Amino acid sequence: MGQALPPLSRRGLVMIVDDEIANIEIINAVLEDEYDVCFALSGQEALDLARTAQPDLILLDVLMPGMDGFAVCAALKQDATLTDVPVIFTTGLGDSEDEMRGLSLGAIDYVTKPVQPPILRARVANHVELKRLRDQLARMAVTDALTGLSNRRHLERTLEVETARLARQQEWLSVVMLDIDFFKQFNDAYGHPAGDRCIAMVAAALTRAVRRATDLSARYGGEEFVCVLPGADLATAQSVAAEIGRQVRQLGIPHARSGVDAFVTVSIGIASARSVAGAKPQEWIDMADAQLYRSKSEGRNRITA
Ligand code: GH3
Ligand code: MG
Ligand code: MG
Ligand code: MG
Repeated sequence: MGQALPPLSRRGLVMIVDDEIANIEIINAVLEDEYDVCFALSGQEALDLARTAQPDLILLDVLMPGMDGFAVCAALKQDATLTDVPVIFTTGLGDSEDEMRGLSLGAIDYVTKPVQPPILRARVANHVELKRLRDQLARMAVTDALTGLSNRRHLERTLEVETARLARQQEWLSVVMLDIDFFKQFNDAYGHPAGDRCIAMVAAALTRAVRRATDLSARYGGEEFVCVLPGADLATAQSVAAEIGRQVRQLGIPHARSGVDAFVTVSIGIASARSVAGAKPQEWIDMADAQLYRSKSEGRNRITA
């Protein structure tokens, strides 16, 4: 859930917005060796393209027929998916009042035409790098470092969004909670680093089992995980949980002292309901945890709903 962030490895994508093709060609020639470049010839086109292309930086002309650059910048800053994209005005308007206006609208920089290629290249490089670091921080803020799953804070935010949605519309929501069986004994037998590797492998198995784009898998605590399945009824959640159990057993991680199985297993609890208006995120976790507790007390390596 939440905003998808672009992968780190690709070249930065710069969008050039100018009503004159000649200007776009000049700027494109300055940047094309280092960046992927896309362009728009009007303000409205710029907004539409920015929403689909999600550029890392926008170079924005001011004087354009129809929607001018200032209006485009204001609209970008009001769009939650675009507000973090840095905007550099590139314009023939050189007086300080225009520059003030551009910066006060949230642009990160203001460059006058004709552009000086090395200076423009340097400014773009600085801002694209800052954007990359910001994206990386944003990604880290929602990610568990050991497993790459969502972290607990992101899980709780997602559950808030999903429970608020339930209060508005008749929808199913399922929350699946799982915990590795006899994990203390696993650490004792194989060591803490092997325990960490086991947690990461179980997380990978979880990712293989929980597949819908709107599903979220999170590491809730040490060896406990929670999956949020929006729109999933109980039967769907049951089959996802069964697949989780299957994927984990398929890892075949030896656990001689498990007392249940020769391999690492998980116990699973499911909370599933339709439009429980007013149920708080923590209540959903508690409901799933109560079922997980039953799975534990009834012998582990099983699913309870
Ligand atoms: P049960 O089947 O009832 O779940 O038994 P358990 O031993 O798995 O349960 P318990 O909650 O008592 O123990 C969990 C253990 O997980 C305790 C702790 O040492 C270990 N653990 C928690 N976080 C981590 C971690 O990040 N890495 C490793 N290696 N171990 C962890
Ligand atoms: Mg123009
Ligand atoms: Mg536990
Ligand atoms: Mg455990």
